[in-house]
Amino acid sequence: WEAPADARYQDILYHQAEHIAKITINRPEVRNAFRPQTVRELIDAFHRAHMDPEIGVIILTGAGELAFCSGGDQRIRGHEGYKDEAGVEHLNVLELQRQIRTLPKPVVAMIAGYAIGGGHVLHLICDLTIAADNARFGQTGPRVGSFDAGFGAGLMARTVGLKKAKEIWFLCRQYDAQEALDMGLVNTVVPLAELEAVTVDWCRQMNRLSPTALRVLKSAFNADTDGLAGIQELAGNATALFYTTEEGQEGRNAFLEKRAPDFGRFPRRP
Ligand code: 2NE
Repeated sequence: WEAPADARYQDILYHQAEHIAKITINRPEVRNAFRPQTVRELIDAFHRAHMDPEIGVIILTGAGELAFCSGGDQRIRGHEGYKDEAGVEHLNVLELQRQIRTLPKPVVAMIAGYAIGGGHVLHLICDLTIAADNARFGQTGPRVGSFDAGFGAGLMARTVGLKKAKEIWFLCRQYDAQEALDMGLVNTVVPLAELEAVTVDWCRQMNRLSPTALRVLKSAFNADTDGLAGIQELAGNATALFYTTEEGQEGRNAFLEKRAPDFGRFPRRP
């Protein structure tokens, strides 16, 4: 892995290799709990990977073998959210959730240890999850006076089914990696020692496939869940593909050449 010189962060790490970006939450002393700064940096790092044409797939992980992420840092939770350095309270992880869903490249959660609370929702948001055999999953919101009634509830139900999603939230139990696999919460479980190698192998496989096909499929999977915003994402891909056609370009060219467009030469396909 190489760390670009200009990707300097305090709470996270950014690495890249073989068209893969690896973003690591680096607060192992609190099981990789996030604070507003962590989330701000994650948003910046995901934007970087999104905009970098060299990057095809993104890995999100946590430092160490004990945790992927334990959710919001409870030590700095105020009355309305998580306090930043200036004392302003945020729930900026919701913006991060939307960003991970809408950026047009596959995002893979690579999980060793705990994915708990808001950290559990983060892996749920990722397109794929690869779990080490020591991974443990669960929500704690109702125990610590919190909840994620957005994707945390709705997408959970779509992923594991309504009854199981309610069990996860209503009982605040922890589930081991095999249980998570059985309920469709993760894609595969691997020995801890093989976690990164398997994750990178999956990323390599995706990087060998058509980036446009993966991009459109990702937006298609979001479309019904995300309503009009989801359709907008899918439709944006249709527009981008249309721009690459002669028919799309004829409209632009005609405008620039100050003439009437000639769409008559394009077929009216059945
Ligand atoms: C993650 C878990 C299960 C790990 O347990 P264990 O036994 O391995 O470690 P331990 O001793 O609990 O934690 C190690 C250190 O990390 C801190 C702990 O306080 C402890 O610190 P020291 O005693 O060594 O000083 N730590 C762990 N998680 C933390 C956290 N989230 N914030 C601050 N410090 C944390 C166990 O630690 C656990 O259950 N953690 C709490 C999980 C949790 O409730 N997270 C918040 C859920 S709410 C949320 O994330 C959220 C939301 O619901 C909606 C919107 C946004 C966020």
